[in-house]
Amino acid sequence: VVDVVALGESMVTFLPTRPGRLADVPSFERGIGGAESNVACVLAAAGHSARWVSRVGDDPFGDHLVEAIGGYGVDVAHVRRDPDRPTGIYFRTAGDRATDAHEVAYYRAGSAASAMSPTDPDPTAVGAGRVLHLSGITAALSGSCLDLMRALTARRPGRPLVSFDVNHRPGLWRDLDAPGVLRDLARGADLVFVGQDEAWGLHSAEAVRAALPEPEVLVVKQGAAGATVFDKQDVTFVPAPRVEVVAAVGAGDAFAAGFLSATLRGLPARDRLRHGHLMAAAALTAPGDLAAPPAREHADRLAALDDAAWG
Ligand code: KDG
Repeated sequence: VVDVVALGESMVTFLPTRPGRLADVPSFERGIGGAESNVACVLAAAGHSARWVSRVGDDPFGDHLVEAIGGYGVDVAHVRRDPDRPTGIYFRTAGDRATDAHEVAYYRAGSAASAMSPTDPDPTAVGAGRVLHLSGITAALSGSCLDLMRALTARRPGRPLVSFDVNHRPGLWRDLDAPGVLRDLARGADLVFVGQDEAWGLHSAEAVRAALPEPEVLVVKQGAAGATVFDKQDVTFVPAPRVEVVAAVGAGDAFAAGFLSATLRGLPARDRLRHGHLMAAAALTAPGDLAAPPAREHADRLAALDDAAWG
């Protein structure tokens, strides 16, 4: 049994080599993106067995994604190659450091991953982990992807622990009721990550918990302030370390991976949040969607610092 199966679309990303609007910058550097495979890569770097399940085109960008994500030690054997549809790509600016306002241009409509459905990828490969990690991005990709997400978050005996990161990406949702769909999917998960800024207009972690009582564990991320976990009757807040932000994209994925890693290791709520913050700090201070995460023994040393160091 693998520790974590992460399912979702990954894309080749193009980051401008100098500041400016997407309309103006003349050259881009290639990277890899994809919220769920980012989580898988960070988990693999932290010493867990992780599988990424998806579809990519039978094209050079598909080759690159499979090779690069596999290079992190993630099992990519269940990534289907689609001869008829391309691998998605996207362009984004690093954005304003203070506000994280950045431009994103997706070229993923009709992509290989958008053809995922309740029967493709193979449900056995999807259900083979201790944890199945999903995100709300997949629900926005196509009708068949939304059907897949509904099937995977339907409560049934014997399923893996379902982890769901809301990941509301407004640019993907067109005329669908994103908040309503995302909330319904979150209700079916066992562990939910949600940013306060995407939490249905609610302004406190307690209000989010009141609106979303179903998941056994609910993590509300409160930006630079920190994060709160609701776990059965317990409520735990841990402030985030203050870092010099280079690019915020990917920090939520790294946070989820750190939290999941500590969960798999049976660590208490405070340490699950600390490991989330540490992985996020590594991502915040690097330009790409996916930073080199600290090794497990380093993260353990930092998580064990006394409360004064954690603010
Ligand atoms: O969380 C980071 C992701 O947003 C990024 O890597 C790309 O998956 C992506 C998306 O759909 O925006």
